[in-house]
Amino acid sequence: AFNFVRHVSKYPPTIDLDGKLYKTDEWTNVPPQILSLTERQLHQDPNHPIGILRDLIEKNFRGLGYTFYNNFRPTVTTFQNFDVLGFPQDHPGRSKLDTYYLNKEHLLRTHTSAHEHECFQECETPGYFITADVYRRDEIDRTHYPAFHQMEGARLWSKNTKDLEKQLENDIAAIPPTEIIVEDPFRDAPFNVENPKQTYMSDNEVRLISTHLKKTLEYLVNLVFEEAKKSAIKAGSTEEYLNEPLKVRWVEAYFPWTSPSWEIEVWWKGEWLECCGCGLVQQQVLLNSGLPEDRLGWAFGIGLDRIAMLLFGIPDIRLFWSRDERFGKQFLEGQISTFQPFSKYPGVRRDVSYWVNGDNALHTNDLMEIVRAHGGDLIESVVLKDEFEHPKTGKKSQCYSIHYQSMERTLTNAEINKIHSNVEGDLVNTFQVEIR
Ligand code: FA5
Ligand code: MG
Repeated sequence: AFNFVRHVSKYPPTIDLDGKLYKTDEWTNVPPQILSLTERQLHQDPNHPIGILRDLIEKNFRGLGYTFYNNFRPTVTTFQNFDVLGFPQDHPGRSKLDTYYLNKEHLLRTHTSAHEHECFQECETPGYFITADVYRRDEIDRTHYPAFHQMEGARLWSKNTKDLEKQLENDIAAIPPTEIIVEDPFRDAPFNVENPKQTYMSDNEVRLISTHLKKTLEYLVNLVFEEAKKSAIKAGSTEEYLNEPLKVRWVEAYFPWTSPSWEIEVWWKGEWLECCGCGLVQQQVLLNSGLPEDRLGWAFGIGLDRIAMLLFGIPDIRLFWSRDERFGKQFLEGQISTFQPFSKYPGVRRDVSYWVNGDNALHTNDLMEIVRAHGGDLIESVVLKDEFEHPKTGKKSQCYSIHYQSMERTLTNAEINKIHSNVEGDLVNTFQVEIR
């Protein structure tokens, strides 16, 4: 547990991270317990579910022309995370509400795309994969945690290649085939007015590179979800779709640094699961990386945590960060095993209700951060229960339900009371709310 009292406006004068000193300023909003997560590097642990999933994917892509990068530290500049990728100045992703800043110029990367620039610069193979921990201020529930993991992939070709189209066709043919059932309304017409092609590519280049991208991702998703199916069957699930080929669909998407862009979704437990964004890299990003004008290719970014939850039967994303041996010792390098719950300790629900101070906007993510600061991993979820405006005074009231629960022990009333009153106190101090 964490025992510090949080004062939103009071950060130390400097933050010491990875041997560098960052001067704090009015942008600083990263609390100590988030900084401490940057030490964990779960994707580098061969006996952790995230590390095992990374291995599984890398193993299947060895020999196909990729370099694997796994050592990038989580602090990047706004240039790396946003500017170089063409994020407009007013993009919501840049907001302090969504992103953890060390200071105005440095932040905890919000996605692995922050390293595309340097990898395009230095990579000597046609493609690369980057796996890393990423950070976002977000809600709190069983599939959201402020830190999670992404794997980025990219691949480039040169327009100067003799018979580039033939080369692309050969490269497509080299991707191992799958039995996957694909719904793709865009396969033959990969671009349109809303999802345009870049003018420096020919129609045929766009079609072939899109096909290479999609076949690559279908192969990746198939190898992972075939394991997830086996694991669900082993755990006793008898649902019909588990015995059928995997079903995926392509939907159009938008990212500032790719065009055209898509997302791949996987049919799982009766719903479409979003797992990966991708597209053809904007030429400007390649030029920003110092590459010559003849380069063209694709990039994707896939989230690992929710997939690992399915693969290993892990019911709550917080478990990945548990230091409890009963979690850690269940997983071994190279093995997809089903998590054996070590007992679910009872949880406690407490509500917090207050009148919002009209002059002091309180965003949901601010509330989440305050709850997290005092409750740490004892917070299972936070749910907005009620919100209304007083018809006469016009004052706004909010009520959130906080579910406290430990993965490791039974919580005492006394400790919950203490945390809960710290949360209330901090809301009053920082946002001048009136507790009801
Ligand atoms: C991105 O982060 C882009 N960088 C992906 C990309 C890369 C697009 C390269 C184009 C080219 P997005 O925010 O949608 O996109 O996140 C990508 C994936 O990360 C999602 O599909 C999801 O699987 C996962 N993800 C996103 N937010 C969370 C979260 N809070 N918790 C767990 N997984 C998440
Ligand atoms: Mg998304």
